[in-house]
Amino acid sequence: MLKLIRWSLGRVILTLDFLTPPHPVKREPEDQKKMDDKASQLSLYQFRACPFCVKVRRFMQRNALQIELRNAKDHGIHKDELIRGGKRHKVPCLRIENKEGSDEWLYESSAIIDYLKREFSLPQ
Ligand SMILES: N[C@@H](CCC(=O)N[C@@H](CS)C(=O)NCC(=O)O)C(=O)O
Repeated sequence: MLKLIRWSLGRVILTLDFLTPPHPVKREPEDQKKMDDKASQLSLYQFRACPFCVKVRRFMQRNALQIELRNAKDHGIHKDELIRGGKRHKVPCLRIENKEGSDEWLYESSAIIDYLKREFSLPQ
């Protein structure tokens, strides 16, 4: 029963998200390219119908941040990566690949959005 309620809520969230897509900011191509290069170090582990993940995805869409989405629910490999790297099967989680090869795993939707605002100099 709880599963059914959760599933139904998920559908409602996905429908609302689909019906009200955020308008992405427009940048000069070279500015967008710089953002894309920086964003290539990041990936978002998420579930499609998780409201906290929708919140982060909509923030990314509004700010035209091209961050790879990794479904940590259905695809075993991404779920395993998240549990191994982040130590918890909780989403959303932003994986930050540092140049030296070490990774940081950032949980909590608000903390992820704050990090993206800081890193990409986006309006607070
Ligand atoms: N406060 C967290 C809530 C995240 C959350 O509850 N995510 C759920 C999916 S919607 C989850 O991963 N649950 C699994 C768990 O907590 O182990 C945030 O804002 O990111």
